[in-house]
Amino acid sequence: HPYRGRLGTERYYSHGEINQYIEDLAKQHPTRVLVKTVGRSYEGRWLKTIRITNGDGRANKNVILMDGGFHAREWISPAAVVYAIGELVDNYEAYAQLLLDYDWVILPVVNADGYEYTQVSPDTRMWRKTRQPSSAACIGIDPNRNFDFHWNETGASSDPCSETYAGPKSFSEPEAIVVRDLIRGLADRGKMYLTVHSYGNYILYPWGYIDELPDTWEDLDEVGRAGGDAIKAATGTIYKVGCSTQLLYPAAGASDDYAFNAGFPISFTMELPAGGDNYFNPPPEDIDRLVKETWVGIVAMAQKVVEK
Ligand code: ING
Ligand code: ZN
Repeated sequence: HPYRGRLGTERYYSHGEINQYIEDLAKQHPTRVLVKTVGRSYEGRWLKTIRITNGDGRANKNVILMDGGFHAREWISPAAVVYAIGELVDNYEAYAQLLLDYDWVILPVVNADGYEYTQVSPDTRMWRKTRQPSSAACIGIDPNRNFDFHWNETGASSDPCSETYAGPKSFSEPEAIVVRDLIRGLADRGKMYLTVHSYGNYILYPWGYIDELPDTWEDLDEVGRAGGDAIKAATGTIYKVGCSTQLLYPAAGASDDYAFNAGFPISFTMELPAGGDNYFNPPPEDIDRLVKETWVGIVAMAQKVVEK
């Protein structure tokens, strides 16, 4: 088989290639892998989730929900999420404990239109938003400001030309609706939500909409630190772990706040390291190292969640 269970880390892949990859995994491993079409992007691309189980057939397990590719230019994010998929499917015996009482549901590229747009030419490489026209002058909404939880209150813009435009209304973007429906549909079983972005070496937790810590911030901190510590031990890379508002900047309408509020007791935005001359472009020879390092952190966080 061309993939041998892996997509490879020698280059970045298109949204279509990633969809094809997870479809192939489902065909190869029908007892452990289920691919579902969960929606369409504005331009009509199929958004698909992959559910990975240990194949024991037990229903209604706890869930870890992970997504990548919210922001178009953050190419290392889908790469890291695809690597995680490969590990969980191809090397599943190594993660028996993580799959015993937990299923993983993963959406590798949320903003498929934007991601494809950044691959069209060097001129479009730095696109961040979706591709739905938002005014006569400007295209795109920031999908990570589009969620209906304190929508557009802070750290977001009402200017359609801004990079953090919250949209004409909450959930104006079909891509955000897809993530919303995943979160809502899994909230009663969801134990961790992890959305992978770049860049900055952060493991961020709520709240993002207000300069306040949630009551359970110590749980979030403990799990986040497990990730940061594991990465530091593995490669020396330092991640900062803390509340988005305190560590980075306030941003209302982001998916991590939404998931946390909806019932996921652990919810993180992970900001992977910068790379290349524009920060969002780690060269292909760095992909392998970065995605493996990221996976060490994700495993450590999942481990903590599973132990709790
Ligand atoms: N950073 C995130 C953003 O959406 C963030 C950071 C996420 C802040 C969630 C607050 C809450 O702006 C990137 N690089 O996209
Ligand atoms: Zn981002």
